[in-house]
Amino acid sequence: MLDKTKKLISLSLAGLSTLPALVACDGGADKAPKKMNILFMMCDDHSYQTISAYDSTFIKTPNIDRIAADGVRFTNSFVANSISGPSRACMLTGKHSLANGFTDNSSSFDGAQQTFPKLLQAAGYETAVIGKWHLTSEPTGFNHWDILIGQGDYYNPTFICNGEKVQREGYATNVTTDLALDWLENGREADKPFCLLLHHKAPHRTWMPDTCDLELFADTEFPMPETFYDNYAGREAAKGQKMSISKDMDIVYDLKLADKDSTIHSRPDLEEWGRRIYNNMNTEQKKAWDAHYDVVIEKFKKAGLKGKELDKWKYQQYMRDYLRVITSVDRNVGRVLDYLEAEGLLENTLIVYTSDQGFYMGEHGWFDKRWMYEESFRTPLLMRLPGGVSGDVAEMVQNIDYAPTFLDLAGVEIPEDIHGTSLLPLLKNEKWEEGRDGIYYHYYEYPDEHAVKRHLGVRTEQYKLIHFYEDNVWELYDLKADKKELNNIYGKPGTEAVTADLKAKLVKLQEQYGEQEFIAK
Ligand code: SGN
Ligand code: CA
Repeated sequence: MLDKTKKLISLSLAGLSTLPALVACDGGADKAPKKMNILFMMCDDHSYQTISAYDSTFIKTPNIDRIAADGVRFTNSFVANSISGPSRACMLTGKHSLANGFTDNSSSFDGAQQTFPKLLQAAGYETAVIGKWHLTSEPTGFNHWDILIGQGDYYNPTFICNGEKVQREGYATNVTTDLALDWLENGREADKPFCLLLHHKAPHRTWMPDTCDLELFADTEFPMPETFYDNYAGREAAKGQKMSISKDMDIVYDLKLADKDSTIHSRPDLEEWGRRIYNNMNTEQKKAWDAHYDVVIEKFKKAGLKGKELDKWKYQQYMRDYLRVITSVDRNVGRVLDYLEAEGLLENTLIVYTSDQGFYMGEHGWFDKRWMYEESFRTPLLMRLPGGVSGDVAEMVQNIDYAPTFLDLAGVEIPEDIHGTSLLPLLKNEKWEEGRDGIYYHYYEYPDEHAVKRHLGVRTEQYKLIHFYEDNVWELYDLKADKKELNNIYGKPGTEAVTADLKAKLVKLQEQYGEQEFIAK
């Protein structure tokens, strides 16, 4: 789903331009920071389909695009385990899930282990994490932490600030940004380089927009993906999932039809949550909310939709709310970039924008993530390095690469046990010596909420091999011929050689990452 107007440029080709501003990392008499700062911005569940630097079908994100315009757009960026806590643990440690011990969202992160914030702190960095954390245990390796509890709430969220609970009035994305700007301005030691993890809860389910964005997209009809009515032929695992917009997305909870006279009913537990979320808002917020959704509710009641008409309505409603939430994210990214610019920090700060995984915008009929299929395996990744290049990088990179990248940038030796590889050469248009010809993936959270079976696999430039190992079911896709992954060619005549090659690659990666116990017998 890459924007067709933006041509892929491999780093080996000419065409990448260099950012003009490069401030020497060794500082000078004017007390400039000695090392490059790091601003690591991440959203939760932000699909690349809804960042206009990647795809402008649905929305324009001018501020996030500023990072891409001046920096590198990774066009083949993947996660190691497509779900929040595990993704975050992979990023902090630079290691796959089994090695870092956080395999699914019910895990608790062992904060005693090696992480990049700890190593940066030891190298003289001032470190902070603000926003979503989702690793259960208290953050370690941070001079300052101000985190949401669990998923956090969109309205008037409670944070834990360095161990103390604080409830803050307002909308999560604005509040989180305010906290980050306040730390940059007043909280940190200004003569030290900083590493700030600014991690939003948005646009996670239930996609609650800020009150000022409620009317956006109200009249827009979004094109439904071609695969919305996928029948999952040849893909047994996909038949059992519970992430269908049509069947599993709840009209009261997810789509905000909590009517005042309680005549609309949905799944009882979710309906109750839907009403509870509404009740968490203050009077002013409710007033703005009602002015929008009461009208939607009345229209819905009159329309009496069923079947495909109801599916269509759900899809539109989902997309509108999701994109409203993205609008707020983009505006807040703009606030941060403006601040950096005004403070002269754009010249000595690596800016990263990513998501904890990709997300389905109705492809295969789904919301949520978890699968090794492209929409959730991929994640957006933009990096702007002062003095680095701008343009597209097509090499396959993974979220285990962020930790070694940050360490490399800070001049810290990358520990041997880290699985990822520094992306710094790619940001500087240098040869990526370590390279990568296969990306490993392993998802563990079954049978949680959306019923996605455990699976692991390997992806190369052209192929993807997936093993749903508890049922011993394999899938193989030729990504060149079958971009939407509808045709499982595993076991088909003519695929023997490529299957053998992929299985050998998979075993090699499992050995490399200490996952021998999962090697297929
Ligand atoms: C919550 C959501 C799920 C979502 C998980 C994981 N349900 O449980 O839909 O898949 O989080 O998301 S909700 O009713 O609580 O919204 S993750 O990105 O944080 O891992
Ligand atoms: Ca997530």
